[in-house]
Amino acid sequence: MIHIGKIALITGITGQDGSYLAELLLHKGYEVHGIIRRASTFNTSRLDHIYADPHEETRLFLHYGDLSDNEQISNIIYNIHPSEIYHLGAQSHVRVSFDTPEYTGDITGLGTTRILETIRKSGQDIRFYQASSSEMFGATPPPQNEDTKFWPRSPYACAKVYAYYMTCNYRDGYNMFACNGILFNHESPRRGETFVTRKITRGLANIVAGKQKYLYMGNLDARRDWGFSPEYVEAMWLMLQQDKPDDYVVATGQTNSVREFLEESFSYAGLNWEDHVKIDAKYFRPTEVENLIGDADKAKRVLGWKPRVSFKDLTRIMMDADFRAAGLTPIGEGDAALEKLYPDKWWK
Ligand code: NDP
Ligand code: GDR
Repeated sequence: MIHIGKIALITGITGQDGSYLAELLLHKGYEVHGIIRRASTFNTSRLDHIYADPHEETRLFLHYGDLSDNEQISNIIYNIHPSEIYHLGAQSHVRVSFDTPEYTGDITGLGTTRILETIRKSGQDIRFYQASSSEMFGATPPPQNEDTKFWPRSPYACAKVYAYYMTCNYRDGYNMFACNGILFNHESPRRGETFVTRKITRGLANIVAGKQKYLYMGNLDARRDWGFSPEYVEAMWLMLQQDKPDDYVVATGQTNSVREFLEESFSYAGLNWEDHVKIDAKYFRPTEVENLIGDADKAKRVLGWKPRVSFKDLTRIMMDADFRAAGLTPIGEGDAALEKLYPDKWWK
């Protein structure tokens, strides 16, 4: 087994991005440590395929901790001595943040400060990645790049703006290698089931399988710049391999509405979305982000990063996976697109 001697710590390793990033870093020969929360049910399903019994030879280690618990987070960092920390843990659901504004501020905002402070006090040379978000741009019209004004529209976005500036301040004030990746929406078959893309592809697969009749949705006019998660975690890694720390927008530069996502995926399954979608006011947000289009020119120039998966491919990749999960035979165009774009992909 190759081991390049680099040690990474990932917060949020059980999430969509954390699981792909763990897989990428293991592929690159890192020793990978992740922080997980204790739950009454297993919450490591996204990691099961890479997790081995710790008694056997492995480079993946999981530690219990919570971003609200400074003592435990500090202990883990002091004990592991990571060379890179990817801070992805957060209360990451925008709609939920309106119901839990204080908790979201604590975990998504202060959680970042807890880690930055631990790194500073440790005196160790640790590179830090902050999972910043296009939600910080909020109501500022597109296109959005690193110079665009922040105008957050949710408790989640406000917490991310706070964490963004804390990361910049620790970089400037303490000469830390700290980067903000300002990532636009990115999806995958591992996307959480209540985010809009996965809610649609999973719901649609259940409709085809006869397990569900309708899909209840909120604002169909919102527009997002949707990319593919495995490509976005590659950008995170690239940021921490540069000579100098900096902030980067990561996006496809294409925008589509929720309605277009519905049209694209239902027509792929041979159905008319209007026959199956109903609107439920509970999914609307008190303040909405209407339109996001990222300008990732800097990431392309400096990091050499470029996305390959298009909006159409993304819907098909997610549909094929959810068809499989629902016990159906996948239509196959998503699988074929992945095979063509990534013949030697590093993730399962
Ligand atoms: P997920 O919601 O899939 O994962 C969030 C992770 O954070 C999970 O591992 C979750 O653990 C963990 N977590 C939540 N609360 C706590 C806590 N109190 N203590 C410790 N861990 C906690 O998010 P994504 O993978 O999609 O996103 C990763 C990061 O990137 C997040 O910070 C998100 O805000 C940000 N981001 C995401 C974008 C996207 O489009 N996906 C775009 C821009 C930024 P558990 O599994 O136990 O719930
Ligand atoms: P977002 O993602 O808020 O952009 O945050 P989400 O998929 O939740 O919403 C996207 C847009 O779809 C509209 N929408 C619905 N959303 C959900 N979840 N459920 C619905 O039924 C529904 N109907 C319409 C929303 O109003 C919204 O406009 C995601 C998260 O991953 C954040 O952590 C991350 O920072 C940003 O992306 C970039």
